[in-house]
Amino acid sequence: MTTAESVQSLIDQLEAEAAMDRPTGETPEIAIIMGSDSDLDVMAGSESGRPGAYDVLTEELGFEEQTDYENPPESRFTFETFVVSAHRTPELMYTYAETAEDRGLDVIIAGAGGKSADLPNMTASIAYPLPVIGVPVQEKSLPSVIGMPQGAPIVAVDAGKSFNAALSAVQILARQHPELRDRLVAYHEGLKQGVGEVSRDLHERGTPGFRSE
Ligand code: RP5
Repeated sequence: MTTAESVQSLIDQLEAEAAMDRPTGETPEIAIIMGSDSDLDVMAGSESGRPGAYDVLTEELGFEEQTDYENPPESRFTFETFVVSAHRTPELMYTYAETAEDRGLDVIIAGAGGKSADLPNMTASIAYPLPVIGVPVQEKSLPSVIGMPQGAPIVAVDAGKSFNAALSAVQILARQHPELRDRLVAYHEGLKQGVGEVSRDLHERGTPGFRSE
């Protein structure tokens, strides 16, 4: 398959999925898209470093990644992941955003790096009224992700914080799905408990003892 054919086959697949009108339980609620696979460690989370959107969705909130639309995962709540480059594959970006709502998505997490990080804001414009949460993959990407004109909304997280973007996406979904609200609350309770345990440990062991662990 040539490069042009491989992009076109993705476009054809997205358009075919949009026309299928699948039941909502069989389609992903969340999309994670990024400008390049070099963004994957930031967007999904790095195996050796900071966790990201993939990690919090799968490990904390019970989501599964959907890779085959004919055979959706068992979990009620799923997400899909794609590389969509605003500059190198503008046609794919357009089709991706334009078909998103018809393909059953409820919220898109979009990340890009570099100074001209246009994928999040262009996706937000095309997919409107679907909410898009922008992730600047690098510090220098921040102005181009958040700098939308009045009337063209995007919400965004700080540079590299795809983890928080996923939590925000689930907060949006939780208004309709009480079980997701419960999972978000349980996650937060775990955070609180962790701080409490560390605080007690530091206090009772003293600084040198705590550091020696
Ligand atoms: C951006 O350019 C991508 O989001 C990525 O962060 C950056 C570099 O892309 P590659 O050259 O690594 O593919 O569009």
